[in-house]
Amino acid sequence: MSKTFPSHFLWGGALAGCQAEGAWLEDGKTMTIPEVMKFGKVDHKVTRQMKITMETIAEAEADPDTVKYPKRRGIDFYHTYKQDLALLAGMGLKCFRYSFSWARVFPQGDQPEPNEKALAFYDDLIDTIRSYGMEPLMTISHFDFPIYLVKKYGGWSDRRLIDLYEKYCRVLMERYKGKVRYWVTFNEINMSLKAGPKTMGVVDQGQPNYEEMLFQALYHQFVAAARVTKMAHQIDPENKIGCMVAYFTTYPYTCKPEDSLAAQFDDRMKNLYFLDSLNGRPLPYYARAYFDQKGIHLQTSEAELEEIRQNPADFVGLSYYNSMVSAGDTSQLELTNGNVASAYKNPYLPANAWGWQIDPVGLRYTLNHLYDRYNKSLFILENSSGFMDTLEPDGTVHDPYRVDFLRAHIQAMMKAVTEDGVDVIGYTMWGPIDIISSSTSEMTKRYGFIYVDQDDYGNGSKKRYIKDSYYWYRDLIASNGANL
Ligand code: BGP
Repeated sequence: MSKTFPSHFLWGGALAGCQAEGAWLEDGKTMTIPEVMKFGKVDHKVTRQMKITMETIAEAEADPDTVKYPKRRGIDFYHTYKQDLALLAGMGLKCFRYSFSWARVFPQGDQPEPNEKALAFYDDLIDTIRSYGMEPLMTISHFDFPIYLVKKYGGWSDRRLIDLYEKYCRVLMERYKGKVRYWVTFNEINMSLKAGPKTMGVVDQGQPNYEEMLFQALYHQFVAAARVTKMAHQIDPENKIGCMVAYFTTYPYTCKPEDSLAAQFDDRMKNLYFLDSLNGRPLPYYARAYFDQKGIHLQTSEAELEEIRQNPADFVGLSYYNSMVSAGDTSQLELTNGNVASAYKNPYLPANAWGWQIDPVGLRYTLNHLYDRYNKSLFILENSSGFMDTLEPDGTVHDPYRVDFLRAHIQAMMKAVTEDGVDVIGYTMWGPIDIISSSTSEMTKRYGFIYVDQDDYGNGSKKRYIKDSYYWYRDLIASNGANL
């Protein structure tokens, strides 16, 4: 089947406010989980995402430092967004994915009225995005859970968060009606099992039933997503609400049947449970079996389950960075890193400097797998790989490795569309301008087409420099993918 690539394809770039904006307490905003995350190097090795506890939160609240808490300063996008968007628009982006901050809009999370200064910032940000002909795609919650809601409610483990989130969404969807048509409810909702504080504000304080708390909090998010999807369509029938997972594509390590069984289990409980729940199929049988085995009892109601069935997402969003392997017996397998989750190494694949294995074929496999299961539009909301770039004395940055990575993955995506017949509506490459890494809070791990002269400790001119890959992506978009 050879289909032409869709002419209206949404080529773009994606950022997260909590990794770019800085201005962590400006204009009324209150503290969020990412601003508790310290940057740390031990023996020149970056320490992975630290464990967030009520103690580390209390320590961070007492410490105004913005050097060792890099997400408090980001790349100062809160003040540089006009210049940065002008540079990004120079590539001819059709779509720009960004995120709202709950702690800006409702600093206490549950106060009666929203913070008008926050809405004024987003008014101008969204108007600026649109002024360059870019479609804004806005993530409502992107790893920046408000500390206030952690302390007062225990995050999403409290059912009252459903109403608070619905109120937050109603303010945004009514304010930006007609300006924002693409929404994502929760960034990488399946990260919640790995990073409960970051995504749901559910902090492990040694509770015996912590896993059950995470699944209960997730269930509240599924209910909230269904309600907000229904509300979005009522506010503006043009709204398209996407769900999103970080796709942990996994292969059986060998053709041993036990390895295939393990890969099936991992795919279901790391990926499909979340997407099934957000696409009209709550509590699928395989999840109920898992809960029975683990003694997990969720507080649900038939009315809520019916709301979930009746309000599936309009499109399936995914981030794709790397793939992994599963095996019945993993005792002999070598571990490597992957997006937040550690992964077992695939001997057939190279990796970047952080151990994230590079697998463009896996993207084509994943797109087919998802289209086959959900039979609705897919949107690649993040794809890229971190690299160590060098700013040359003449202000250039030569990054052929970035072009190689993106070219291979875009080729795979285009084959899924034109040869396999998968319906993909957009591709927003992750991090089109260098920002703070989510998992390690470092700057050294760069993604951008635009280099930001700032090191891990915030030192540098903060000037922006165009990398070679910027011109490649510009020409790719101008040719709608022909100039790969
Ligand atoms: C995803 C997040 C993004 C981004 C990406 C890259 O999990 O949605 O916010 O950070 O990971 O990961 P990192 O920044 O850790 O390299």
